[in-house]
Amino acid sequence: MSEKIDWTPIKEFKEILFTQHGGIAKISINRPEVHNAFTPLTVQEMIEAMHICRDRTDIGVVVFTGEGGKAFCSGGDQSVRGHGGYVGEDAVPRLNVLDLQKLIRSLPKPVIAMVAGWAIGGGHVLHVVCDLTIAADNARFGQTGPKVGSFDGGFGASYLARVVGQKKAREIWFLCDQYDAQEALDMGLVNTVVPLDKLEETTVAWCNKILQRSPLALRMLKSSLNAELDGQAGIQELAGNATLLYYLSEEAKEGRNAFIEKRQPDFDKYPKFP
Ligand code: S0N
Repeated sequence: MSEKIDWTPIKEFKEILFTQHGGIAKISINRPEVHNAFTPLTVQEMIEAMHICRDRTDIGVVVFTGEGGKAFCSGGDQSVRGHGGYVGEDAVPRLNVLDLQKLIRSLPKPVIAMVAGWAIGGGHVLHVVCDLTIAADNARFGQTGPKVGSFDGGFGASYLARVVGQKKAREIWFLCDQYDAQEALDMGLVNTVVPLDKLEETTVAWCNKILQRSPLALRMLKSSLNAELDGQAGIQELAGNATLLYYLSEEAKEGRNAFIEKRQPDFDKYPKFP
């Protein structure tokens, strides 16, 4: 018997569901009729939800998924792909999923992709940029770019190659084959594979374990793992976290207090660690 998890709505959207269970937020694409393909609006809503997850201090981990059990996400909705991007109600073509990818990567909390069914094209890239991927046994993974006239040369190529290696990444993009959950596990593309009816309860169990860990340590680890690969943007993220930690110290507060009190700071009492 699979355990039923109660999810409380955080905010109503048109194309996604955004809910919470304790310290876990769940962002779920709600377009199962097109295997959860995304439009500019879907992406805009996911970006807003990610910002809320970032700002809410009671949320410690984010689950990213798709509704219906048959697809995580099938990438950009090809029916609204126009001249230079995906076209929303304002008639402007956009590739705003790139902004979402950066947000997932720099969110200072773990993001877990919970994948049932298809993770294809831009949908595959979204699971790749998540910190962890938990796959159901019906999950299928792959890129379609060269088949449908697109490609993602950013995280979708370079980070994929870091995850599965250069040879495998080139195979995935050049052949556009599909890989089942076990093959994905074997190539290190996902963290674990579970029966479909155990997907949510396993994901929540992983989240609850993460929630027992030190949030600052998790934050530092995520930005440290990113920094090695992300150049100046990665260093900025890691250094920002170092600043956060420094601001928590009495030594840093002495600098602020001295300025406010219009006196010279007294840093003598703070140790010069080896
Ligand atoms: C997933 C597939 C293999 C499933 O096949 P299956 O099970 O036979 O189902 P279908 O009958 O094909 O699908 C069911 C219904 O869903 C619709 N549908 C599926 N995927 C999409 C989609 N992506 N867009 C619009 N509709 C979709 C089907 O049409 C069908 O509807 P009905 O019932 O009405 O016929 C199979 O569905 C499949 O191959 N899907 C397409 C996968 C794909 O090619 N995705 C797009 C890949 N490209 C991107 O995602 C680009 C991402 C991006 O934005 C980007 C990012 C960075 C840089 C560049 C780009 C860029 O856009 O170029």
